[in-house]
Amino acid sequence: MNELEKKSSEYYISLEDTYGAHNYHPIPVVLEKGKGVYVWDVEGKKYLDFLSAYSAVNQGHCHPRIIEALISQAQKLTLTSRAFHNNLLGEYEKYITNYFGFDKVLPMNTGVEGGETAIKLARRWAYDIKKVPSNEAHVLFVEGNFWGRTMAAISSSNDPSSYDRFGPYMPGFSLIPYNNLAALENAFKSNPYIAAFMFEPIQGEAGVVVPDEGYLSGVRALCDQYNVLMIADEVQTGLCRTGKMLACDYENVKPDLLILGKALSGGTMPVSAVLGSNEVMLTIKPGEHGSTYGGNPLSCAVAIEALQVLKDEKLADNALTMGKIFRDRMEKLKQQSPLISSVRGRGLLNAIVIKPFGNGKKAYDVCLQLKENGLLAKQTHGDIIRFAPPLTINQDEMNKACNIIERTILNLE
Ligand code: IF1
Repeated sequence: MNELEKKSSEYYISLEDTYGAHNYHPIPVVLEKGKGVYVWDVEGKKYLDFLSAYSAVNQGHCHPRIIEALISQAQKLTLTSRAFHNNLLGEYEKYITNYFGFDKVLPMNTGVEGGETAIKLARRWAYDIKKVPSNEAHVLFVEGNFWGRTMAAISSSNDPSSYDRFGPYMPGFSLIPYNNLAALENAFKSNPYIAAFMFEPIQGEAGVVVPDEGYLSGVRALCDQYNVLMIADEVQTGLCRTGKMLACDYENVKPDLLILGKALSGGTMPVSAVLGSNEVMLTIKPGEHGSTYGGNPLSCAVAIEALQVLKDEKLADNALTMGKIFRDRMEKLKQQSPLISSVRGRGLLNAIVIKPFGNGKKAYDVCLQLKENGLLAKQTHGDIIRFAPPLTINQDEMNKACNIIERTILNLE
């Protein structure tokens, strides 16, 4: 597009307003380019990306190795459907199952499809292996969960903005408090037909809620004791985001089903996966589940490279180190500013909680000011700002970001 045709941010925002559904309220910035931890808007202004598309760009925007894998495979074969084999799927399945230590993988596309697939596997396992009576299988979730926007996902939600006026809802689901092992054991004791307990090892959308030390291993032990599948939704916390390859690694806990998504493709396309044992994975027979694009050769080539980059560039270690620097800087800022009520997170999945200030202004207004100062972040639940940069961020970029956040918070009227 030559300079003459180049349009303003306002032009692009007006197009979306006129022709697009209003199912989002974005920060008013129109991005055109991304590289590493930086993105640029259509006016050429540069920003530090501290959202990473909600942890889908852990490897940094347009990582050269991942883009190269995308381009190379895109010129050979992009999609065969599962009606036929292709030369990438088996290689990818072997690679990712060895990478995470599971027998088998079921490839899907979006994170919520991964969640749906895991629940279908759990219900099928309950009927075929645990011998739960037909249509009695129950799946337990936690308050504050978020795993997507499908009817099943919102049926398990206790957030009205997710489920209100979309009923009727999926039966066989119930909720218990997060980070509460007594509530989990009581639920297991009260219902012998529980197929699975599905939860995030750190709650993302709820506002980066980190459970107590021992919660993950406690869940594992109770699931073993009551013969319930432990399903870890690591769509947001996985792939080095929290300073370990998986958030479950903090307590060396291995779930029965692991759900991955987002950064599994390095932010290039929807790729998700459910990993599990032969016992669970083989309960679904040919023709009983799938998807047009699930396991397509393009996604296999991209996912292998995206996973290899995580290891080669030691992004879990970098997330651990840079995350500690970030939280230390934010804790110091908390001492200087009455507006910050808490700082929390692990690795590079962090959040600060902002108190209402200056005539009812809230976290959204802070994000607007951060944007003006060159850093992009997004609020959640009104008073929480999540900070989640690409895991490739270096010390200099982290210092720049913290300087912007400090300057912004301290200058808020
Ligand atoms: C939006 C939130 C985050 C997820 C976990 C599964 C999924 C997600 C733990 C489903 C997706 C996305 C959805 C996206 C914004 C973002 C989000 F704010 F919506 F809640 F990250 F916290 N499990 N989260 O976080 O994956 O189907 O989207 O690929 O809906 O705007 P998906």
